Formats: sequence, C-alpha cells, structure tokens
Amino acid sequence: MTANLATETLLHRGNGLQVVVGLGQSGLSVASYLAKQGYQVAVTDTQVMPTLADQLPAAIEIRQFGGIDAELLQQAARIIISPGISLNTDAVAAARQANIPVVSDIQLFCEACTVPIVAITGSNAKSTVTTLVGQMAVDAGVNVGVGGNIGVPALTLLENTDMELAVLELSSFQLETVTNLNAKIATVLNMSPDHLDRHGDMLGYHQAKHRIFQGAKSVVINREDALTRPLVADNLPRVSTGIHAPDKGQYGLIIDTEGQTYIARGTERLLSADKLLIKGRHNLLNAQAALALGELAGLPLDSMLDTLQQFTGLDHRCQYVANVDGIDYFNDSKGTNIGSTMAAIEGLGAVYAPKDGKLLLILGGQGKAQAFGELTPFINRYVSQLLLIGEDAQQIEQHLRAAKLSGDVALHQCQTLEAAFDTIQQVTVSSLSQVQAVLLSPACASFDQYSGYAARGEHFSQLVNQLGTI
Ligand code: UMA
Ligand code: ADP
Repeated sequence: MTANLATETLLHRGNGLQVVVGLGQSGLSVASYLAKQGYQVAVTDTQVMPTLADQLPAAIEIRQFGGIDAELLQQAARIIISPGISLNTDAVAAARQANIPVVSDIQLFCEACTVPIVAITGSNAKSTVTTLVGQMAVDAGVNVGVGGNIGVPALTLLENTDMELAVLELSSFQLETVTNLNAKIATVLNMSPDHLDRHGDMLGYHQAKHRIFQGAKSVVINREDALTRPLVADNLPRVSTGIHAPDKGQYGLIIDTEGQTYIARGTERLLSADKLLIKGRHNLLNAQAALALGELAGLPLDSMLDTLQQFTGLDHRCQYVANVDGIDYFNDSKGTNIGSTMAAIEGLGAVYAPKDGKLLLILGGQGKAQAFGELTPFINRYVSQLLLIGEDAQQIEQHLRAAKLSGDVALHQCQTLEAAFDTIQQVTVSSLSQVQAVLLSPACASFDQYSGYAARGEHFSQLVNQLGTI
C-alpha cells in the first residue's frame, strides 16, 4: 500500500498499529524489529522516497512518504519516533496531545534486552568513551554489543543472541522519550550547551540527558561538572572521575614531584599519562570514565589498562593530519559545540604555548543557538588567527566581540573552507603570526555546507594534503 492509503482502511486496522516516524537507520531497525515481532507496522517520512525504503520488509504495506502523515499518527497505538525528528513537529505534537505514547528505539531496546546495559551520554566524548569501553570488553573476552548514537541502531544488537553486555552511546534525542532504561551502569560524561534549538534551553537539555539515570543500578560521575550528578536516586553506588588526586575508590590524577601525571585510583598510580596515545586533559578524563565504567561492569583492570595504551583515538577528533611547512594541521571536525572546541583549544594550545606558538582556529557552520562568547577567553589565550566559515559566521563574530575578543587576535570572515585555506597561505607566511598549528574545531554543525562532520573533516584533510603538493 502506498501514500494514497485511505483513512477508512487505516481506521479498521488501527488497533495495535505501530507507527514509525522517520525512515533513517533507526527507523528501519525499528520497523524491521516490530514486523518480526508480528506487529502491524506503518512508516512515514518527510522525504518522497527515503533511500532506505527498499530495505523495509515486504510485510510493511503502509508507507506514507512525502510528509509526516498526521492522520496516520492519530491511528497509532504507539509511535516510535526517530531521534532526528522533534517532538514539537506538528503531527507528533498533535498525537501526544491525544495521549498516544511516543517512544524512541532505545525504549524498545531496553524493554527487550536481557543483558546488562552500560549507558553513556554527555555533550562530548560519548563516542570516544563508548568505543573504549566496547574495546575493553572485547579485549577481556566478553561478547559485547556496541551501538546507539554511535551509528549502529541499538535494536540490531539484539540479533546477537550470545551477547553478554550492551554498551550504548545515547543522545539527548534518544533519551527524551525513554522512561525506564534500567542500565546496570549509567553516566553523563559532561554537560555543555548543545542542541538548544531542539531542547529550548539548558534545563530542557539537562532533563533529557538525565533520563539515562532512570532505574540505573550504579553511576559514574565527573567531579569537575556538577551537572553530571544524578538529581534523584542519590544513594546509588557511584564512582567518580576528576582532574585532582582522588579519594579512596575514585579515579583522578596524581602529579609526582617531577611533574609526571598519572591516572590513579585512590592512591594507586595506574598509568602514566604519557603512555596514552590520545592527548589532552579531556582525554585523561575520558580514560578514567572508561576505566570506571569497565570496573563497574566487572572488567579486569590489567586488561583495561592494556586496551587504553593501544587506543589511537577516533577520526575527526583532534586528529593529527600533517605538518606542512613547519605547521601542524589538526582535524577536529567532530568539535560541533563550544564545549568540545574549548577542550581542543585548551588541549592543543597548552602544547604550543611553551614554544611561543599560537593556534590558527577555523570556527563556524550552523550555530545551534549557542553562546559563542564563552569561547573568547580560550581564543584570547591561545589563538592568534581566527577564521570564520559557514552560515552563522557573522553571529559568531558578534558574540566573540561582545565578549571582548582581544585586539591581538586577527579575525577573518572566510565563508568557506576553500577561502579559509587561501587566507591560511597568506597569514602563515609571516612569522609574526606565531601560528604553529592550524585547528579545524568548528563548534558548529556542518549541515549548512556538508552532509555531516565526517565530510567536513575529509574536505579539510584533502585541502591540507593539497597544500603539501603545491
Ligand atoms: N526525517 C523526517 N522528518 C524530519 C526529519 C527527518 O521525516 O523532520 C526523516 C529523514 O527524511 C530521514 C530520517 O528521518 O529519512 C532520518 O532519521 P534520523 O535523523 O533520526 O537519523 P537516523 O538515520 O535514524 O540516525 C539516528 C541518529 N541521528 C540523529 O540523531 C540525527 C544517528 O546519530 C544514530 O547514529 C542512528 O540513529 C543510530 O542510532 C547521528 C547524529 O548526528 C550520528 N546524532 C546527533 C549527534 O551525535 O549530535 C544526536
Ligand atoms: P560525542 O560522541 O559526544 O560527540 P566524541 O568522542 O565524538 O564525542 O568527541 C566529540 C568532540 O568532543 C571532539 O571534538 C573531541 O575532541 C571532543 N572531546 C572529547 N572528549 C572530550 C571531553 N572530555 N570534553 C570536551 N570535549 C571532548
């Protein structure tokens, strides 16, 4: 059946109808899963011909494409919404008004999952920590499923009937409709403004993230960030991470008399920071979070420490690209909010500052209603050349100037990455620029100019490699 399905037909089938809204990766996984369970399933999507439509099981006949079908939603016993679609979308809001339950694929997953769940959210570091915990489990011989926002729809993990542990990266969009995750271990790694265009304000974003603690049996918190602490269920077993020397049973950093930094648990020095291949203070916190989550999941410490020392980091996260004419180039295209860009500026800035070096920072894209002025102190300290690109570049300049951007920082409006590279060639010929490293860390989404952060990062690396051949 196609888009012309008559409402009367739907009415007599309405009882028990599961309506999947959005046919991306998660929508397809939900539709396939529910059809297999024997439910009557319908799918609707804004696109006239979603690319995944030909992968839907043939049994799913109700396919309403070219708009979210409000009438279809009113027939639903339950709506399963894709994370990319706002609950405020008219048809969805009307269905909620009519008391039709709206859930995400994660709700279906936790209702069906029989193995312990490690649930990981946060504004930044989710993919890094999720990958690390997954790898720690693999290296310890555990049959683990790793999925969620990391790009593997959670429900597909259930196809592995031998799975012993599920490690889920969860976004605020996936969490906002979850009611009882019941994770064995849950964590909010850190909180900084992001997705405020969807959640309205920081409170809405915080509330969505903290749904991860519903029914949790234990938690990992970040002592540096009060917003990572659960507001309810405060008596749960908890392990904390932080940048100071830790109390007994907690994770932190110990700096010895020679200035060497160690990741520590209580007074025990576990690993010298220079043994890690991922750099920057933020990655020391990420390593601790992975250890704390692994400990609560019962993974052996020695094996986890081995995994940590092998981990080279993920692409597009402060990734070293090349040295061209004495300047290092770093691709941090996944730096899509101000929190991640602060960590990148601070982490790399601290590497070059002792050598009197400054950063050239490329910033901009779709701004997601963030307060960019908060970046100013970091830019004033570590950046000498600031290049702005993307649709919110003018607004970003206004925010930075209003927050007292230093006159020592040269600001260039470039619009595109290509134009930014023309400017890079002009400004770096002068040693007065002090630029020793070029950092793409946009603090913005990429969708104004790219299909996603990966395409933006690949374009950056390509432009760097072209520099090398000129
Ligand atoms: N669609 C509509 N109407 C709309 C918007 C979208 O019909 O108003 C349709 C699109 O036409 C498309 C489908 O919805 O057919 C896309 O659904 P989706 O945007 O929810 O994307 P999925 O392919 O299902 O991928 C989602 C996550 N995407 C988002 O949250 C935007 C993926 O996270 C996740 O990996 C995947 O589920 C598996 O769980 C990506 C992401 O960008 C990586 N996440 C955000 C982030 O990390 O910042 C939260
Ligand atoms: P997420 O999945 O939450 O987006 P990633 O691991 O993909 O997290 O990293 C996203 C961005 O955040 C990258 O730019 C990365 O360098 C930065 N980042 C990683 N860890 C942290 C941290 N602990 N605090 C702030 N930023 C971080």
